[in-house]
Amino acid sequence: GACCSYRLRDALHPLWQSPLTIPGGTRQSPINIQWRDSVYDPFLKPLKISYDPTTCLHIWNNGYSFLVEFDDSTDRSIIVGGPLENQYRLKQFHFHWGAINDWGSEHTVDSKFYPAELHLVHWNAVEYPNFEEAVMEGNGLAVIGVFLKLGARHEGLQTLVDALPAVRHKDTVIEFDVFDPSCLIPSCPDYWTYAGSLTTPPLTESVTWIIKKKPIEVDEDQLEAFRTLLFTSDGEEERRMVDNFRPLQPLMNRTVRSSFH
Ligand code: SG5
Ligand code: ZN
Repeated sequence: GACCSYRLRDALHPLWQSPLTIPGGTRQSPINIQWRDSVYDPFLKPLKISYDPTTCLHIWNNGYSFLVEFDDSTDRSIIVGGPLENQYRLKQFHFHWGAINDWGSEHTVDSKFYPAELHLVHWNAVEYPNFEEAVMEGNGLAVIGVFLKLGARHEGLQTLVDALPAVRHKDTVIEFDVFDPSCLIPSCPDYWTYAGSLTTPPLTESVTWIIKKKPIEVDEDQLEAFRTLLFTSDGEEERRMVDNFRPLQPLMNRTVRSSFH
């Protein structure tokens, strides 16, 4: 199944030379969000997103996903509100997806997988001097998660999809200097939030997760374009970049809060 092939591949993947589980970890991600067990919190504020499209820098195949990276040297692309006490700067976004449409997301809702999941990674530039230090702190990062489901072609995503052939191999980068990722975030304000971790090494327990309730729609061709990317560098035996998600982790002593009834 998906889980086993993932574990086999992890064993080979350089990002995963550290263990799959963190000994003593109590707030690991991803998790299954059990809708009925989430607790409505009337004090949760709406999340405010303010991105400057010109802070976009490039697209990079890092051998695990493709990352769209942003200039985070100023407060030009930020989020504020929601469960957050500070404003957080956008650093990068990336996706996780499956070999087929039956799985691919990292989080699940009532044990249901989506075919892909978008992560917009932000760091707390009010309290920490740089991303690397924020990664080590409990309130260092805020990641917005957006589920992708099969449906209509997504015009905003298509700009990215068109650029993917240029970063097919690991360690390739292309300039991508204007993009507003807010086009990938559903306008419905509803979200779940919980305290968790990065889902790739170093797996640090530094992330406030904000998972949007409503998915965005993408079409089959767009998901297939993700699946043409490669884990491997030019010259290596080709391995398709698919199933780049971490297995579900135990909820342990955590509550998932919702911004909606
Ligand atoms: C961290 O976590 C990693 C990303 C990784 C996400 O942001 O960054 C670092 O550890 C740098 C200090 O890795 C890189 O950017 C490669 C250098 O993103 C990926 O590997 C792409 C999947 C993972 O974030 S997540 O928890 O939202 N999935
Ligand atoms: Zn991710």
